[in-house]
Amino acid sequence: MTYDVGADTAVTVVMPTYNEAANLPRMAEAVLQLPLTGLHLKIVDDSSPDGTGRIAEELAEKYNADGQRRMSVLHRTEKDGLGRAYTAGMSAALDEGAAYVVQMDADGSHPVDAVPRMLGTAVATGVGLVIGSRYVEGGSLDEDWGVHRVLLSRFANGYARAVLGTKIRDITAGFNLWSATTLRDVDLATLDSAGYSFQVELKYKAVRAGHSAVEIPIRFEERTEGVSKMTLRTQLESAVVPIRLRLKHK
Ligand SMILES: Nc1nc2c(ncn2[C@@H]2O[C@H](COP(=O)(O)OP(=O)(O)O)[C@@H](O)[C@H]2O)c(=O)[nH]1
Ligand SMILES: [Mg+2]
Repeated sequence: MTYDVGADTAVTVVMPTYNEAANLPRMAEAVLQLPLTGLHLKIVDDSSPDGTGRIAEELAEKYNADGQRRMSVLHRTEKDGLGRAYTAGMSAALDEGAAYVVQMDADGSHPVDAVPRMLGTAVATGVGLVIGSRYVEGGSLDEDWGVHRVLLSRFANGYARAVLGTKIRDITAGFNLWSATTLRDVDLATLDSAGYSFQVELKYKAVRAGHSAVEIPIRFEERTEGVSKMTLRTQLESAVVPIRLRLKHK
């Protein structure tokens, strides 16, 4: 099935990777077989020691073999944080003419088949941000996500929402679709977050700039391969950033 509305629209999925060799091939396949002809997959790899960058190049060669540019790889020289990887990848996507940019993890946690639904929602409603939300009616978290991670996620989310006074239910969500206009308004180059707090900062600034967000329910699956890259440092940054944003924009 192809979607009439927006099927040819230039949509770039930006996927940051650090040691995701075991996940990337099936993720690339799942994304690139979506029924969206204008879809492009951009991997942002921070010189993963497990060879993810090389695997990404091989996959790009395979998927671009028919002369279409369906997949590209941005190589960065060191592990520099999720936020900085996204800033680089999303800026490149805008420069290359994307009308919409999707953020998605490489570990299979985000349901790839929700992308057409997110695009359809953006096209139909005109909103600049569609969030794949775990915390709206119908959304859910994998029962295999340990109690520790569930509590941490709920806390981080409730904390950021309370400090910033936002109505967005899943402000820490990492699965989002953005219109190019919204991203240009926010000006990615001015973001402070190096790590995971990028998710909160970008959404907050977009809403402050006058854009609206819609949340659609998704199910978040625990990764089955590889390990989480969340660290104490990224958690501390996530505690500080909402307060800093609040003070700055009082
Ligand atoms: N390029 C890059 N990707 C990262 C970095 N940190 C995390 N990632 C990627 O970001 C996504 C989410 O990270 P993950 O470890 O699954 O976080 P979790 O789901 O919160 O445990 C995955 O695709 C990671 O490979 C980083 O510093 N640089
Ligand atoms: Mg993950």
